[in-house]
Amino acid sequence: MNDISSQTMTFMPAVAAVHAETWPVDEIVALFELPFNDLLFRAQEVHRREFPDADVELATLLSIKTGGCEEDCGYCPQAARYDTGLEAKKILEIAEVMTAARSAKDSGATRFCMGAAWRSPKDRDMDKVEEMVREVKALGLETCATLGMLKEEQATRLKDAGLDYYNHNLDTAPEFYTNVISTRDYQDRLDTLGHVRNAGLKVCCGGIVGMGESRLQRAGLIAQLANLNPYPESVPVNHLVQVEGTPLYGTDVLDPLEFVRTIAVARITMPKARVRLSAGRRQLGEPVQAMCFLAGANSIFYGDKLLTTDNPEAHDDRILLDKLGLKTRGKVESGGCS
Ligand code: SAM
Ligand code: DTB
Ligand code: SF4
Repeated sequence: MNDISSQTMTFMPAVAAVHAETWPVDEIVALFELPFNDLLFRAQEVHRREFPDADVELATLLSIKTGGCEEDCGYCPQAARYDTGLEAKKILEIAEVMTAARSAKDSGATRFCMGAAWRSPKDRDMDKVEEMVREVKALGLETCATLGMLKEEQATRLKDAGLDYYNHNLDTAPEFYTNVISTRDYQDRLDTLGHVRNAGLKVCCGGIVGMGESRLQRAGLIAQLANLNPYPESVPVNHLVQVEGTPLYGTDVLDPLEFVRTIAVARITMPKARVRLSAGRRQLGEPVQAMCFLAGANSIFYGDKLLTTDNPEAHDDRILLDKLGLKTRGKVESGGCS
């Protein structure tokens, strides 16, 4: 690995830029090391200033192409090389996607994210995905896709089809990355993010914590994200879901308070981003999720399934949000998104 850790990537801001502030890793470590209550207080101040409504966005995921992936991501149940008992399937038909999208909309989601277990989409897949994007967008939902690495021309095609966001995660700090993935490198991910930005798409980019990385490496991931110029509009923070058969199964489980700290640091360093509680909410339970909302999380994946693993039941999420008195983000006006 080269010295990517010290680089700040600058992309042409093709959409309303979220302002750039450089965050040295040691300042991010200093945030992590604040007394817990001081950290949460600072995160709350930023959150209330930037999101006076303090609403929570509901985003629903659908796996449009499940399993059989050629990559070796050490956390992933969809990698063909790990025996996780998952059955690989063909890409879904448009009608199946639309049924799921309508149901997501009826349940109150405003964003619909389509995920595929690909290293990168083949050109023959693009027509079908574009059709999905067009039709989901026509329902009045914000659209997001995560299909692996993209070439610039593929990003432009997705933008032209009406895609709002592209999700592509950095996953972890550059220094820890090779412990987890060997079939694509960090720079490949940064390149895809550059293509996505240059095509005028909004960026959804985050990572996974609880993979055995150190606090310094968690700070390194946040530094990479916060120093993207502009930083992502959407930041999914996943807590590793340990799936039997994957290399990371059996990793020591991260202290839940450290997960809350990670959310708070993401909120402080990327004030205007939607910080999303992503994979792993079932394992976190209600009290830890409540602390995450206090720390500045303002988006969740909503629906009984993530891509292949279980998410909290939508019904239970509504009860939790109600108990906490949290309102959800309203209907998206056509063409508009924040
Ligand atoms: N195949 C595409 C790619 O990797 O770019 C898109 C789908 S991939 C499943 C999207 C993201 O899901 C990964 O980058 C990773 O951050 C997250 N993810 C996958 N498996 C996970 C797990 N077991 N626990 C937490 N997050 C996970
Ligand atoms: C993201 O950061 N997390 C989501 C979404 N982007 C695509 C995926 C989580 C996957 C968890 C494991 C699974 O369900 O397969
Ligand atoms: Fe494939 Fe994506 Fe899973 Fe990696 S995370 S194995 S690229 S589906």
